[in-house]
Amino acid sequence: MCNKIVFFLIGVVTAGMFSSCHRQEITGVVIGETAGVKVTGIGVEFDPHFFSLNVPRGASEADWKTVERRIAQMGIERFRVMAMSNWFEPENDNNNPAVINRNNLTFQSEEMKSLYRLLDLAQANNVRVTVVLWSVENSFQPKNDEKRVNFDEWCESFSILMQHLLLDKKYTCIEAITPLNEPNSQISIDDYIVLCKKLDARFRKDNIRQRLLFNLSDNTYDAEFLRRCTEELAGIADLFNSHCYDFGPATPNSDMLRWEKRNKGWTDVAGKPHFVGEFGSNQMIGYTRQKDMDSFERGVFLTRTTLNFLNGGATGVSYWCLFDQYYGSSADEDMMQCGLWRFKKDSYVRNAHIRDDYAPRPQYYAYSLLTRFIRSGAEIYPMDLKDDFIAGTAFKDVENKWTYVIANASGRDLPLSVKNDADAEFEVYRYEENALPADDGMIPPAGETVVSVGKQLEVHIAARSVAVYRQISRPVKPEVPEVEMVFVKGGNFSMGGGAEQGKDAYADEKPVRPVTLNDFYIGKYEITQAQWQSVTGNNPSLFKGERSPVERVTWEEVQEFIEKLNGKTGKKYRLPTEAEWEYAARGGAQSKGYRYSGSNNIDEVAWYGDNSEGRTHAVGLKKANELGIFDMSGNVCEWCADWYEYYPSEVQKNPQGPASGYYKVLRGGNYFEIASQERSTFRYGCTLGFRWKNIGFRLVMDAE
Ligand SMILES: [Ca+2]
Ligand SMILES: [Ca+2]
Ligand SMILES: [Ca+2]
Repeated sequence: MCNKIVFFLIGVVTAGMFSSCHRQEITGVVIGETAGVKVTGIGVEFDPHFFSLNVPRGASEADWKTVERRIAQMGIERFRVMAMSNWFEPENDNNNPAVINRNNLTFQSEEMKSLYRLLDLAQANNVRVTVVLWSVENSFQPKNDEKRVNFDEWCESFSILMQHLLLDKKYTCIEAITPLNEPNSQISIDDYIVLCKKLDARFRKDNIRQRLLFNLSDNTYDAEFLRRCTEELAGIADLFNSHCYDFGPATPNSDMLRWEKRNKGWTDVAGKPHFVGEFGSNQMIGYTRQKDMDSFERGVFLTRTTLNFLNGGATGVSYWCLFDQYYGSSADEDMMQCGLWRFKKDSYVRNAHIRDDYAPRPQYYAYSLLTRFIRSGAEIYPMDLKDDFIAGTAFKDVENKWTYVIANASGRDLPLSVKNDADAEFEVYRYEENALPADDGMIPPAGETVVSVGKQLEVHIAARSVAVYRQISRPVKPEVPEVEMVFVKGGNFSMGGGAEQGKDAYADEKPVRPVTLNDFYIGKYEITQAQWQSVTGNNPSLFKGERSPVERVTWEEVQEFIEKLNGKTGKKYRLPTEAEWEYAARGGAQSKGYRYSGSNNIDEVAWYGDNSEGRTHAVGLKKANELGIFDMSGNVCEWCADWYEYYPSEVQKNPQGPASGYYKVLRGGNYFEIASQERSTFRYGCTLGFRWKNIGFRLVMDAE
């Protein structure tokens, strides 16, 4: 509480004044050791039906440009791409896996042409592709209607496709293959193991095995399928993947983590990584829709799910699916509707409210934050945020820069202090409801730049939102703010409310008595918000402006600021004594005896109640005083070093104030007070922990 300020300013002391004293409880997290897992990419499933099934339904070449643009700006690193044997082998060539009848092959079907366009796009954008040969149905059945699929013939077919894409078409973007989508729904585990072994042998024989990773299991729901694969295909698999539609917005982090850690435990035994090959939510309507698809929360959910998978040991994820499109040639209902964006608006016959073709869903913006900022090669550092609905992960990229991604699905705001290995500058991206881009552009930086100080970054994630903090500078030696100082030649002066102050001087400004001071330096300006921020990494001020004085700082926080500043600069800044402050305000040895600091006309030198329009202003805009010092009267009142007490009457040399007390001195008046309180000798005090929008400070230093 303040003395006197209450007495004089009773009309403007409001509840807000006290609420600013409260602090939300801040969760702390230390970025510890990495689990040793590196990201291999955040991807999407992108199936090649655009030209074969969607163009006939109204999509156009121009629409494809939209796809290209979005892929590029999202920075997607991985595609999972399906293919079918009957696209290039409409009928089984023959029943002999040692003989390929090329007359029965075609590589110019609409489906293959659609596949090439997709691979061209991947090639142009450095996207790495996993090709999934979808099924064991269709043409792989021998013509004589044997019940059992001829696996050798099937392997021949897959090899024909991959040889064509790798050797004829020369696609270098293709990195991996997956035999069968969700094989646990197609064949038995025993057959799958046989099939994978045959495929490995066939690709070796055809000399393409070394060009491709074997991405195996691809199981959905069936964990036992994965476990058996890790036991029996450890020698063949390069990695394992699983699909996950087990979780929804109500699922706690712990369930998601447990799921991935179990999978990772098995693949670890096989010595191979685990990847989440497809995922979405458990809000299923059939298999082509999920009922939370259009909600804002889904973006938070997808992010939280991804972070839990990565924290649990997965090297990456692939979202199903990039955009809504048709997977068949029958009715409207066959359109797959789990996309990051929609198809043509007219396709949604029961959704007349959809006004735009290819309209992005909220999840498009959220997932783009992951594809843009979680990049392959980054090391994964899980954060434990001690809340089952807030997930966070720190990523250290290949340039050793950090990105923090935090998904807050809880109903509470999260102030968070992240302790890490170095100080740096971060930019912030926020996925927040009602603040998404109006078009299909990416979420821009939030316009906040935060700096870690003492290796600690103060971050904030609103309830039900996602935030990304991305390091933009190398950790460098902390910036040293320049504090412009004015030399003040010491001397004698009469301290206190003398004749020039008229009858306005209060009892605590008396008695006037002789004081002698040594030489010193004093800040030309009040400490600005830019200076405060560069030292502390935060800005508590109400009236924001880099050149405006910092306010809402307590006397104690000012001491911490000075300690840090002195640590950075090696100098010995301190708060002025009350005597130094008044001597400098009066103009020191060059004093002209003004009532305010630098003038008898307050409007020339001070921002105060009648001219400030109710706020602080950038420092240095008014006229300087006799010593070239600005804003000593008005703008913010300024903390001094001394305890507040009535003056003693004796002559003093370099007085330091009373040895103890209850209030610290504040000087100079401020932007909303009346003129008489802007005088050079006016004084009052507040307790050490008091903060308000009118209180700042300036610094002094001894002259050697
Ligand atoms: Ca064949
Ligand atoms: Ca054959
Ligand atoms: Ca001031």
